[in-house]
Amino acid sequence: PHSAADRGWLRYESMASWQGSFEISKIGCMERSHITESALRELQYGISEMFGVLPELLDSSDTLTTDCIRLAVVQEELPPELDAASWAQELNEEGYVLKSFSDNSTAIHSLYVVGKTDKGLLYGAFHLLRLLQMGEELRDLHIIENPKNQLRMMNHWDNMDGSIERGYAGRSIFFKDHQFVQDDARIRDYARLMASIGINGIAINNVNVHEVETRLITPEFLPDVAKVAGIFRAYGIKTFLSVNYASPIQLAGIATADPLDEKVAAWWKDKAQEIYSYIPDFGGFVVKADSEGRPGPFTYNRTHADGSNMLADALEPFGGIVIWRCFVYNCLQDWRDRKTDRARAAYDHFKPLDGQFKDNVILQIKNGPMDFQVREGVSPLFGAMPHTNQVLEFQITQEYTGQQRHLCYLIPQWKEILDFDTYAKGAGSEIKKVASGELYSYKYSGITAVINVGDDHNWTGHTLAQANLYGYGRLTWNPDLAEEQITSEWIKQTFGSNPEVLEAVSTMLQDSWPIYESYTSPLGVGWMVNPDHHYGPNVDGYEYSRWGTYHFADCHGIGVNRTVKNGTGYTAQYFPENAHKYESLETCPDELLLFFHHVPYTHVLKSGKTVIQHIYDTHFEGVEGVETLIRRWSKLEGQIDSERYQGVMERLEGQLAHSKEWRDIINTYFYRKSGISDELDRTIY
Ligand code: GCW
Repeated sequence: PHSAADRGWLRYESMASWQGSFEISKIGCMERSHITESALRELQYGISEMFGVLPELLDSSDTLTTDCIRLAVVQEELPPELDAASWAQELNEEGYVLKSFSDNSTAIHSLYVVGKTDKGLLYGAFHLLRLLQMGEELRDLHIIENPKNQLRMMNHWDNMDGSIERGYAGRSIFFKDHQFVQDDARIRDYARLMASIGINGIAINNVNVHEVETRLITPEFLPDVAKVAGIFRAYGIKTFLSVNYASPIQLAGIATADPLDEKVAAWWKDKAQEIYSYIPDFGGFVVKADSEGRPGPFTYNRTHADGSNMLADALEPFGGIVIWRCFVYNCLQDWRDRKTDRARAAYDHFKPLDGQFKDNVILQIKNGPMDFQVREGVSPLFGAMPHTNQVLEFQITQEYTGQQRHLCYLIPQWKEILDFDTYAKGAGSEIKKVASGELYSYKYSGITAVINVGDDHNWTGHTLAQANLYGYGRLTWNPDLAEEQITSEWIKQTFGSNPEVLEAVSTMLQDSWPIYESYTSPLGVGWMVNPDHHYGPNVDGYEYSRWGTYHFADCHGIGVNRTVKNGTGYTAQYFPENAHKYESLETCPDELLLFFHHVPYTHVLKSGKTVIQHIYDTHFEGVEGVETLIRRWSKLEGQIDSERYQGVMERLEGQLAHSKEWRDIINTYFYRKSGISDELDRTIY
């Protein structure tokens, strides 16, 4: 039974009858587990929806002698021609093979989907369904896939009252009124969507763990957590919880949460045992400590290594891990203080602790040192801790990138970050290799992201924001996938393979991040949003607040001087190649200029324009860009069902109005500050 929600990319739209080179009306599977059951169910469902035949499940004795889709794990007895022994070598625990098999003597035409484990088999089944949905020619298939990242996670910022911190797609699919929701169908569909893109770990509650959520690790809620974990388990997904560092105080009345206090450590050990008695394969804890007012080891003059290791000790006997966030900075700064630099904070706090963490602790590091801006430098912590497991954190939910009311395809941004060369071990030390564990031999590593789904019918508010969700999973499986491939996969599965739709939607997606960037905050400076909800322009909204998010615009110039020469010294946190590039005005790329330097409005960019003229030009162009998005989309009327067509159109129209607001507020602000007119004499209020 499926929920009534939009099917996302698991749409399985009806197609012409099957003419392919193998038999799809029979499926053989001898390996039986909850996970293989999920694979079977999905194949039966998908194939019957697409081709109008409900595949029959074969008896084990028939699987070798009948044309079929044969699901197997690599240890099973397989036809010798398949060379399964070499697959066993090549596949990792979650890898799989798709292989066409024809035996002319017996006239067998089968397709083998072979996983190293049942999880691999499930991923292989989803891969096959993807190819079928995309209408690919499936002759002579021979595909071998291994995920590049070990941890491929999602973080929910869901609260138990049903709200979602930074959520733009409705309410939580897990919680309502401080209880778990009863609608399992929606959670199961969610698990299917996640498994289809290879997600293998999900933290279901907000990293800001409030009063009621603190009790998720008690018998009051553990049976409910176990129920969700059971749904996830059948899709190869481990369940994680965000925990309150001060739980021993709140839940047990212990006077302290000092990590070196024996009572505290003993309490967590018992707690871990209790959690595992409900959920034997529980993933572990996600912890936001000493961050934005959350409790942590600093209160007791202990380090983050002390704090995380104590929790890691408790989880270790059960194979659990501690995912410790590095979003630790002084959020009570004074705008007059030009030395404290929030961008420096994570590195300054964590780099000195390299080597002190237990091997079941992982540091979770946001992609940039500030906070998921439309553009910022990458975090210099990547590659800087050879002896400490690291996981990269992206934000799919569009907190600072239009809140799913604006179109902003984030795959290009994430690819730039993943491909960024840290030079940690010389050229070729890209961030994707840190995350994959290729650069240093981390015990655990991978990628996580703050998810963008809620209980809106279409999961993500903006239908086209589903592309970010899909693309995140695909990139996390394989960071080397080309943007174009991810985009076309998503479009074909979501809207079918009409070439006009493909062309229009891929162009829209491809252009959308640069368009959003151009009418919002310029040249990497970031922020300039309304405080609290972070939607819409407000140039000085954060300028005199305590969060450390300044741009220092005055009548002379703008930007944050993060140089070693006479700024905050942040550039020195990068390895020399990047440190030099950013330190010097000559080599700092335009797009990050104001992130690293404070310059006069008349500073001439590499593009040949002055900073002020760049601001004007991009803000006018950005609005024109949105007009183009609308023009492209409007050509698709009638080629896409009207519900999705209208839904997207309404959002695009809202985006247009809002982009004008951005343009006018930003242009007027800088015109008044600088007193310099637009060379083209366009309207500036
Ligand atoms: O940027 C901030 C967000 C907070 C969030 C925090 C974090 C969950 O505005 O809403 O809190 O980041 O990442 O912890």
